[in-house]
Amino acid sequence: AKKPITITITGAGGQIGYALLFRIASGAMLGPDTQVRLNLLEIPQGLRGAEGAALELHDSAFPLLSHVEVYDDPTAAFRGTNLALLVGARPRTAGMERGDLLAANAGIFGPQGEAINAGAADDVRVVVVGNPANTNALIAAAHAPDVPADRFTALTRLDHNRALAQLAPTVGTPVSDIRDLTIWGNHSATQFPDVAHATAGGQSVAALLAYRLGGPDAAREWLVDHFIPRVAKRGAEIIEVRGSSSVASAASATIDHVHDWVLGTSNGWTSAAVVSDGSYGVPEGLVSSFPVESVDGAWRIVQGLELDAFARHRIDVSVAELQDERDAVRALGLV
Ligand code: NAX
Repeated sequence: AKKPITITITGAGGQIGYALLFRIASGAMLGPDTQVRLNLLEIPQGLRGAEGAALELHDSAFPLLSHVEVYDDPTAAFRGTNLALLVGARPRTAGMERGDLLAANAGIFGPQGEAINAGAADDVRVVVVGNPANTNALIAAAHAPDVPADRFTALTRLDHNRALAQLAPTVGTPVSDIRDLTIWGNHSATQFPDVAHATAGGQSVAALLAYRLGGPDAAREWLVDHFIPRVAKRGAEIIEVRGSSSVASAASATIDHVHDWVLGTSNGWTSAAVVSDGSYGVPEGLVSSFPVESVDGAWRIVQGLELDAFARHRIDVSVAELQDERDAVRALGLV
């Protein structure tokens, strides 16, 4: 049998943690042949939640689950870890300025980056879910100088999945027929969901939208006035309807992200926030969402896509926001 994969989940006693743990243990993330060991990291006030989840994991008798341990010490929780799912973060509370939020999260993601640097397995891969996810990933990476930068990612797969789900009924195809959609930029309201290169059942999505909506102008109007804001503000819509932020869909997107990263993409590219190598004019070092394929266990940014003036502008706006966040954490001396 293969050696079990060790997975550290932070914020494991929280909402997303609860939705994520059981899917990991069931094999949905790494496939039906991979045993998993779960290290659940919490802060003291979240420990009972994580301990309760651990009891229920035991009670589920998952054949693939070889071990569960609960920690409140990052150094111990990340020792030997192959996969670090950084879910726990400090949420913005009333009256909190952006600088306060970034500083509070740097106090979490800095030490976690250091713990990963010190003790994680050589092949460690990191996914940041906790917001502000892109900049939290940047902070963690900055504190882990011995870990290759391409092992640090932030989750934009939920945005990608939301975009697929909005697009499918409008073009009249199942989601599984849609390929090559991209989320660019920050996991925030400035993100740019881009369908310019997308196809559905082999046909151009732009052409299908024009056909179904009554011409290219109507298609463009739908994209700009409906699709892009609906995807970008979907998180707020979920809060409005459920009275709490996305949980199961966020966990599911995390499963998809890791699954594709480890096992490879098929059916075109997907979206993930990765450390920029300067592709598409995104300044090197920023953690920005790109069209990505996973080849041999590593994300590769899809190269050579043409961007029209509209796309260029939307990407620039979101990247400017990422630069502002980086400048703010630099000014605070956090990276
Ligand atoms: P919860 O508040 O239910 O859970 C967060 C847990 O993290 C809590 O149990 C808390 O005790 C723990 N925690 C806090 N600091 C910690 C630390 N230093 N070490 C370990 N654990 C720590 O929030 P939940 O709904 O699970 O959301 C978690 C994060 O995901 C939030 O930051 C949220 O904004 C973010 N999201 C990101 C999404 C994305 O697409 N990237 C979408 C969903 C979600 O909004």
